[in-house]
Amino acid sequence: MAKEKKALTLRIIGDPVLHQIAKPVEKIDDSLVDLAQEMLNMMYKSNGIGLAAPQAGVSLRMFVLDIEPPEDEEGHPLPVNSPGEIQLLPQMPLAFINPEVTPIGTEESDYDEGCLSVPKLYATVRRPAKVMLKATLLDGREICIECGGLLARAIQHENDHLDGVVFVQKLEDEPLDSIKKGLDKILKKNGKSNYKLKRLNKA
Ligand code: QAP
Ligand code: CO
Repeated sequence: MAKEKKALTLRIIGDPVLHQIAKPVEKIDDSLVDLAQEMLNMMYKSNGIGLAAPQAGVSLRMFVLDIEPPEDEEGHPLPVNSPGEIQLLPQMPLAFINPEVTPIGTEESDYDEGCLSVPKLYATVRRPAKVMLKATLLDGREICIECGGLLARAIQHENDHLDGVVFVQKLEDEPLDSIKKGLDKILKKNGKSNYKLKRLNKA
């Protein structure tokens, strides 16, 4: 008989799987292709643009993205600057396996981030503006490409999940204060009031 698969559920901050380092994917097989599809289904159901495997309760180094190429109000394409945006946005949705992400240069940018694992809370995170992304795609293709814009933002957010990091851990004092009550509410609702936020930008 075919192996029964457990239904995946969206994990919320405070769930241990979101706070541990995920394991490398060893091989791309049918079950990994299935997992990527289930992650996309989960992401679309919640109107997300990115989801990492630990958010679905699976401690593996893979994330999916579906970012639309940017358009103006009349639906005309807006220019994108980076090779990654030019090459990858038209191919979305995509799954990225065993990604390696390295900042390029010193330019940083601020962006109001959200996360399906931190429902309805948004706060400004400062991150490098450009990154080099090295990863394997589901069809086995290897990519190594410079990414900017929203793509660079999403890649860094999702890659952090693979290292057990949720964006609220990267906030400066003021943005953290602005969501603190909401965060306590989420933790309480999910029986995780004992979860202690480990801040990463603090000495
Ligand atoms: C990560 O985030 C990201 O709270 C993906 O109520 C963040 O898809 C990529 C969402 C910032 C780029 C920039 C969150 C939907 C979606 C919520 C998401 C919510 C409904 C978050
Ligand atoms: Co997230």
